[in-house]
Amino acid sequence: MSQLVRIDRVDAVTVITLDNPPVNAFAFDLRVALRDALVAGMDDDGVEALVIAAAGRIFSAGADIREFDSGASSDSPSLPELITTIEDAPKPVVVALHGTAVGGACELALGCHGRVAEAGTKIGLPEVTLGIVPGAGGTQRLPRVIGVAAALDIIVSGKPITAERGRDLGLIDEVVGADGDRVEVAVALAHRLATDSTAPAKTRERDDLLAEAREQPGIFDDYRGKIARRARGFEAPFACIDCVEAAVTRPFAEGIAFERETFVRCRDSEQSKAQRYAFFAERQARKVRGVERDTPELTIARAAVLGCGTMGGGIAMCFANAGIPVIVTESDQGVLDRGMEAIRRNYASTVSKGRLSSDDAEARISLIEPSLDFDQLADVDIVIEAVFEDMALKKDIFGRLDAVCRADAVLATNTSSLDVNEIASVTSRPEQVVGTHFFSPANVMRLVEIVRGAATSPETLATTLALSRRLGKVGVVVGVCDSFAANRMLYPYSRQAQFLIEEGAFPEQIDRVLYDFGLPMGPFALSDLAGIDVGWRVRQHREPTRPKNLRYSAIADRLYEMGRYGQKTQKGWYRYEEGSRTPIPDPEVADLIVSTSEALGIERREISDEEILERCMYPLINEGARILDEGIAERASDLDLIWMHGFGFPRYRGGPMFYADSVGLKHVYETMKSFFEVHHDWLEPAPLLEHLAREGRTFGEWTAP
Ligand code: 3H9
Repeated sequence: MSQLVRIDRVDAVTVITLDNPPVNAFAFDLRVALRDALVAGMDDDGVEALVIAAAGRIFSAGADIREFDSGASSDSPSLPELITTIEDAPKPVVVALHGTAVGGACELALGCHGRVAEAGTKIGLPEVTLGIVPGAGGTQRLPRVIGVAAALDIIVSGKPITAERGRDLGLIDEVVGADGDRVEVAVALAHRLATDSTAPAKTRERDDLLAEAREQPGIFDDYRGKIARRARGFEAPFACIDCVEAAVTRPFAEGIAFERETFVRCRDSEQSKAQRYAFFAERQARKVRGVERDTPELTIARAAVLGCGTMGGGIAMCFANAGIPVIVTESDQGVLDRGMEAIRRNYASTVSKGRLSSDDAEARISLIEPSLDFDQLADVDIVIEAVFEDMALKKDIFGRLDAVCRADAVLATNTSSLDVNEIASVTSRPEQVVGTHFFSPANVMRLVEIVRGAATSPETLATTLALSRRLGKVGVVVGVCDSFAANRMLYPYSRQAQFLIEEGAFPEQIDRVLYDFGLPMGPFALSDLAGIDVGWRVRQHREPTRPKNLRYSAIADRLYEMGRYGQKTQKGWYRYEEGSRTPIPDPEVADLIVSTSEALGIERREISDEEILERCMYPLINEGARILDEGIAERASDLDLIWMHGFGFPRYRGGPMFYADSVGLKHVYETMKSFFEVHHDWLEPAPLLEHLAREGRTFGEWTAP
C-alpha cells in the first residue's frame, strides 16, 4: 500500500489514515490510495466498518487546487466517484475530522455515514473563494444534512464553521473534547453503526429538510438579492445559489449533474483562474528573499502605536482585534481623547450592524491603553509610529524610541512615502527598523506594505510578516523608493484620470467605467472620500521633486482653493446630500472642468469607455513594470496583492499585472506606445514591459534576476 495512507485495525474496524503533507490535499495519488484502502476494507469479511482519519495538522484542505489547471482533478477515481463509493458502501464509513476539513474534505465527510470532529475543527466549503462551486456533491448533500438556509450561508460565503456549530446544525454527530481521542470515538461510532440492523444511511436519500425549503420558493431570489452588493461582479456566488436551488428542485442525480456542469464551467472561467492565482500569490508573498523558513521571530505580546489619528487609531484596533494589548500614545490629552472616542464610535458602529457583540467590543477596547507617557513604551515588543508625514518629526521620534524601547523591540513606521533608511539612520538598531504601511481604513483594508530598509534584518522581516498574519492582514514586502509600490502605482492612475477630464471626460464617466471594471469606486469618488485637502498636502510635499517636463493637472488644486475638500465638506468632485455618501455630479465642477480645458486650449472630445480604462490601467501597470525592474518588489504577484488588498482591485481579475497578462503584454505595450506618441513622456513604456512584450512572455513568468 502507498505511503499516502496508513491502514490499521482496531478490532473489526479498519482505520484509514490519510498522510499527504502539508495539507492532505486529495491529489490523484492520494485518491488512488484511498480508493484501494476502501475497497480492501469492503472486501475483507473480518471488517465490519471503516474510519477515515488523517495525520498532520489538519484533516484536509480538499481537492488539490494545482490539478485544476491540468484537468487531473477529474482523473478516475475522482473525488465525486470516491464519495459515491463511500456513500454506497455496504459497511458504515465514519470520518474523524480535526484541524481543518474544507472543500472536497467536507464533501467527503458528507458522503460518510457518521461524522466525528475534534472540538474547534473548522469545517466548510471555501470553493467560492476560488471562483468555483463545490464540485463533489457539496451543494447537493449539505442542504440535505443541515437545511437550505444554513447551507447557503456556508457555501455562498465560503466561511468555515466550527465543529460545535456543525453539531448544532446536525452536520457533526460527535464533538471530541481535548481529553478525548477522535479516532477512538469514531471507531466506537463505526462499531455502533455496524451493529445496527439497518443498512448505512445514504445522505443523498434524505429529503426532509429539502421538503421544508420547497415550501419557501422565494428563498433563492431573496438570497441573490441579499448578496448582490457584496458579490458584485463575481460569478461563483450566484452559481453556488443555482446549485443549491437545483438540490431542492431536482432529483439527486440531476442535481449532481447540474453541479458538475457548473463546476467545470466555473473551473475553466477566467474568474476562477484569477482567484486561484490570488490564492497562491498570497502564499507566495510569505516567501521573501533572504528570509529562511526557520528565521527566528520575536513574539509580539504587547504593542504600541504612536499617534491616535485616523491611521494610528485604526492600527491600534487591528491589534485589539487580534487580542494583542496595545498602548496608543499622543502628546496632547485632547487629541488622545478624540482618537479614543473615534475608536469607540467605530466599534459601536460594528456592534450596531450586528457584526460584533457589545461584550466583545468592550473586551477589545479594554486592550487599547491610551497614554501620554512615552516612557511606557519601554516594555513593548513593537512600536508602530503613525504620526504626520514629516521627516524631521519622524527622525526625532525614532531617536527617542531608540533610547526608550527594549533592545530587541522592533521599531516600525507607517510612513506612506518617506525614506525608511533615513528614519532608521537615527537609531542604533537600523536592522530592527521596518516600514509597516497600512491602508485606510486600517482596521478594514487587509494590505500591509512591509518596507524593507537597507539594514532591515531577516528576523525583523519574519517578525513583521508573522505579525501581519496574526492581525489578519496580507503582508507584502517591498523595497525603499519614493512612495513604495502601492502609491507609486496609484499616482499615474489618478494622474491619467485628471488629464482625461481636461481632454473631454467628466468625473462621473471615469468613475463609472472603473466601478464597472470592478473597483469599489473610481478615482474621483476615492479622492472625495480620502479628502481633496489630503491630496493637496501630498502634492505640496511632492511638488519640489516633480520633473518639470511632466504635465500637471491643476483642477484638484482649484477645488481645494474653493474649499471643496470632498465628502467631509459635502462638496468635492461631486456634491453630497446631508448624511449621504452618494456622489451627485455638480454643474459647478463641470463648468470648472470645461473652462480649464478652454484655458489650456484643449478642444474637448468624446472619450470612449475603452480609452478611459486603458489610459487609467495601463500606466499603473507600466509603473509596476518599473518597480519590478528596480527590484522594489520581488514578483508581479506581490503587486497584484497590493492592489487587491490595498485598493480593492477585483479579485476575479487577479490584480493589475495578472490582468495585463490576460489582456496580453503586446497589446499593453503597443497601447502605451501610442499613448506616449500622442501625449507626453510620463507614458513612456517601461523597458521591462517592452522586453516581455517583444519576447511574448508574461509578468507571471518573470523572475527577479
Ligand atoms: C475543492 O475541494 C474542489 C471540490 O469541491 C471538487 C473537486 C472535484 N491544494 O495555506 P497554507 C498548499 S477546491 C493544493 O500556507 P495554512 C499551499 O499552497 C479546494 N495546495 O497552510 C501551501 O503550499 P506552499 C477547496 C494547497 O495552515 C501549503 O499547502 N479548499 C491546498 O496556513 C500550506 O498551505 C480550499 O480552498 C490545496 N487545496 O492553512 C482550501 N491548500 O507551502 C485551501 C493548501 O508551497 N487551503 N495548499 O506555499 C487553505 O485555505 C489553507 O491552506 C488551509 C491551511 C486553511 C487549509
